[in-house]
Amino acid sequence: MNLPDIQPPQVDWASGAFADGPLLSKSTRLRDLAGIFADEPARQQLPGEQVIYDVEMLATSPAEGELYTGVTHLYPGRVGGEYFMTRGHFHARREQGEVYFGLRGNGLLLLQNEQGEARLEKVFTGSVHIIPGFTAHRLINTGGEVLSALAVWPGVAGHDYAALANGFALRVMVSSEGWEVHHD
Ligand code: PAN
Ligand code: ZN
Repeated sequence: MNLPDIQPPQVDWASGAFADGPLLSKSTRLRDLAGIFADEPARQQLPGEQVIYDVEMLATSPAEGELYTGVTHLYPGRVGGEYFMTRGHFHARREQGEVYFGLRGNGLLLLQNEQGEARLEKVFTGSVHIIPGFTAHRLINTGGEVLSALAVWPGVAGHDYAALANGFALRVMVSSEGWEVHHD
């Protein structure tokens, strides 16, 4: 008699790499991020095909009550004086929260509520981030290495990028201290 296959999906905690599929993956390139960084001319001078972040997700059910699991790999770099970051979003289903786990690298998680109040949390190996409902979120890589974070969120949450068309209330810029906050 054959033993049943009881092998679950597997992630390498050090790198955030999933062992094998089924996976969905998406690369976000500089050309996809028009208008996201403060210095748009600087963005246009960099190669549009450059990948800023990769997301890998387990191909699980999007049904009500089910959860998605994915890893974001945000590469190190700057556009003008601003660190590479994800586009950032509210969930389309605003009440749905999410948990991020820092795996490698150093960065920040920018959180902003619907009143436009923003705050930052440091992201590092072992950091745990409870993103409440009604809260937009963006990763920022302030280090010199890849910033990888595991995320778990409801399959029904969806993404609302349009609600942040005017950007977040603060930006994280390069400074002699490493980084500093600028308010638009
Ligand atoms: C993450 C993000 C991922 C990419 O999986 O979708 O980090 O960021 P953007 O979606 O803002 O481009 C998540 O928060 N899912 O809900
Ligand atoms: Zn999200």
